[in-house]
Amino acid sequence: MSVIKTIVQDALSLATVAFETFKNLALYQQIFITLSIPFIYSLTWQFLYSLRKDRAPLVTYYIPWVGSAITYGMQPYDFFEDCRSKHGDVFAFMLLGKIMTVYLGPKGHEFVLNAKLSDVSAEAAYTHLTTPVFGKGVIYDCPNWKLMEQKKFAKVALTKDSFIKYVPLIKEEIMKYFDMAFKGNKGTADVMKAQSEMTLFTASRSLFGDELRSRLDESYAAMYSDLDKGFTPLNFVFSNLPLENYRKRDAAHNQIAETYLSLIKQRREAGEIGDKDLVDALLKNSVYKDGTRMTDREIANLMIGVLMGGQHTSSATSSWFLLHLGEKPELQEELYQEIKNVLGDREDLVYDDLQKMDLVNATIKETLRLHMPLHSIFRKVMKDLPVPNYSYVVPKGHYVLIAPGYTMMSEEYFPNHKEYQPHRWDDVKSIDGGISLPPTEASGKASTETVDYGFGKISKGVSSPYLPFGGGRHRCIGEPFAYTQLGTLLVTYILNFKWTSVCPPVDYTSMVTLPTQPAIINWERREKK
Ligand code: X2N
Repeated sequence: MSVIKTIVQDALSLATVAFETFKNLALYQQIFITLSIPFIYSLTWQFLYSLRKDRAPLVTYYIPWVGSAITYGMQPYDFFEDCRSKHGDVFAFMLLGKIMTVYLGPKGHEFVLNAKLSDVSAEAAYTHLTTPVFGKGVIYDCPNWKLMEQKKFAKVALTKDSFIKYVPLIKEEIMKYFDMAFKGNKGTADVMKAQSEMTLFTASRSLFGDELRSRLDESYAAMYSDLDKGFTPLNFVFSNLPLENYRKRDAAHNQIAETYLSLIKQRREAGEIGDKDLVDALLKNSVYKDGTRMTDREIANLMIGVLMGGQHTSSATSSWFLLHLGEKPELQEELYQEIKNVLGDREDLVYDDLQKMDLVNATIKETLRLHMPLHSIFRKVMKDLPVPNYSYVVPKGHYVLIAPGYTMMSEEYFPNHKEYQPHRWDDVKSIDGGISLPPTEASGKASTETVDYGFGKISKGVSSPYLPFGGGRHRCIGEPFAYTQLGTLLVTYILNFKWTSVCPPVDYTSMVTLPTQPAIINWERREKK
């Protein structure tokens, strides 16, 4: 007992001496010491960490807590390339207080996307980002089995029968937009503005019906914009602050959810529940396997989540194909010929036509190869997790990160990887309602094996280098909708315009990988032959 007492007394007197010494220093010396303590602590910690053989090599950083955020945040793929040349496919880095273990390449895809449910969690990684925007009880604000069921409920509105109905609606929205925003015979267009608006109009018209689409022309557009501004990577760090934009986000969320709720009530009271869209699908079929039912508010929140997800990813993708095609007039002509060959003299466009347009689909596919919307996919590690093929263990509380977009831009798997070449996909057919089989995967026998996590069969293997829609239990269910929406958009653009542009560099700091502003196309109307 007295030994402890002596130690405590010694420590106290030592601290007193240190404090007195510190007080007598000049101010600049005091400031310097105060700033160096976390710095020295961090470097010491990094040194001790580097001695552990059971940890992935940690990228050295100099700003405590911030870590490699700036180099990673500005140019993630260059950062990964640089780390890979020093450490190999597996390394760790500090990102704003979180330790992220990266596993690059197809083996990494398998490691993270097919990890056991009890080992890693997507909801723990994403809930700060998504829940303030989508609302409670859905997507990443519920146990994983509920998400699997929500995907099953939503998928009812993402089948061939639905798309047959959506294509004419999507086309009509696009034509209305062209009449409104592309006046005259030639002009310039702000690609991101045009594609954000067209994506919102086409998705809400097809998935939510005429009632909600018509409201977008009124004051509701401003609400969507407020909510949209709240869907930002900043949420990973601060998901709630007493600031104006956060208040606007929350107000917009509530108003939009109320709007969806009133539509739900209206349809139910009028007994108008058919099978025309996502709202109908969710009203008819949203009882969980344990017998509980999604509340109307949860249905409204799921609608917000689905729309938000599709909005950012699809508008970025169509912006990118417009910008790339603007640099390749000959490709626009080839697309025009393909479309004319399929349509003949017909003016209309139907779902089956899109399935016959190989180059249109290959153009979308190639756009996603060079511009995977999510440059990083995270999971939070819930149990100490050994890294296959390595002696490392990722401890509970750290994160794992993969970047299929990095692999999709590697020379190893995609010769001339920098070139935008839709024709590289010529001998691959890939639109099959959710199981997208790239050449490398399609040629291996693993591709035929499927697994069902509760929302339909998907490819079991996820070690393909081409995974723009992810894989495993969190695999995107929006792929066939995206191809339908983007295909209709591309066909309608090609039939009406010719355009030129200069493809801008990528902005990696937003929710999705976007063209740096300003991104414009110079368009002229195509003469009808
Ligand atoms: C501070 C540079 O800027 O120094 F939406 F129903 C709906 C989305 C996952 C985004 C990851 C990191 C950016 C660091 C910037 C639905 C359709 C979904 C799927 C550092 C100094 C949501 C992470 C964004 C890294 C960029 C999560 C999406 N299909 N949508 N420093 O998605 O699916 C949904 C699902 C993610 C990210 C980043 C920095 C279902 C800086 C400067 C600053 N990213 N990001 N979805 N960074 N700096 C979604 C998955 C789910």
